[in-house]
Amino acid sequence: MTPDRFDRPDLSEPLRCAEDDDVRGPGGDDQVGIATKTRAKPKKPSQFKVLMLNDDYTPMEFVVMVLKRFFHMDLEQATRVMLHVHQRGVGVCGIFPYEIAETKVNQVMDFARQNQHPLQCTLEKA
Ligand code: TYC
Repeated sequence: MTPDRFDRPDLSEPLRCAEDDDVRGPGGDDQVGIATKTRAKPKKPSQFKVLMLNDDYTPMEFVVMVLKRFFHMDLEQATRVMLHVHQRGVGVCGIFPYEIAETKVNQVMDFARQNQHPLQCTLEKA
């Protein structure tokens, strides 16, 4: 996954704001408390868990294949997560910004449907 450009504020130049220089009166008297920052602080996007749900029909091998293909897990990780879901009913496949989480859910659901398995995947705010 490429690092998300919204994750960190740009620290390459100082954040200028009203107190710096642009609202001083002619006599040089500082005017404080005016909200005129030139660059808004970027907000971190909220994160979403992608959850896999257990069912009685989807083959274990298929779930492992899904976890490898869409969540880039190796065989050992994928097997561990699949068995967790099988035993506990639900498990986390990964945590992503909303649009990526939604894309993963759609990819898993489409792939399961194409292969006629009832596998269900959903997302939840982290
Ligand atoms: N419970 C399924 C079986 O016994 C395996 C399974 C695991 C299905 C995880 C879905 O998300 C799942 N074949």
